[in-house]
Amino acid sequence: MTKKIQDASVIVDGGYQPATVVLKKGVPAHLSFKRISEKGCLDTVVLPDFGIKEKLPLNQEKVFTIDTRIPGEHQFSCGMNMFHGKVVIK
Ligand SMILES: [Cu+2]
Repeated sequence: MTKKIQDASVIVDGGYQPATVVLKKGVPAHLSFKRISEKGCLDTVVLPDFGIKEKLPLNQEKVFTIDTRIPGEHQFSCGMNMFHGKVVIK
């Protein structure tokens, strides 16, 4: 039996679009961030609940594998904790 993978993507353009990503619990997920502007200080994304702190190259998709076993709201932010979004797992 193969497990499906769910995909979600966020555009980073002076903020996060969308700022809320909903994922289904227990289904492996790929979450991508694509930064398309130099606005703000969004060149780093931090997802503390998943141990992720990574640079976002301009105009390139950066894909993270998200552990969806833990339901709830998981915040993400820019490197300076000024811009925010969240991953909701349910
Ligand atoms: Cu910032």
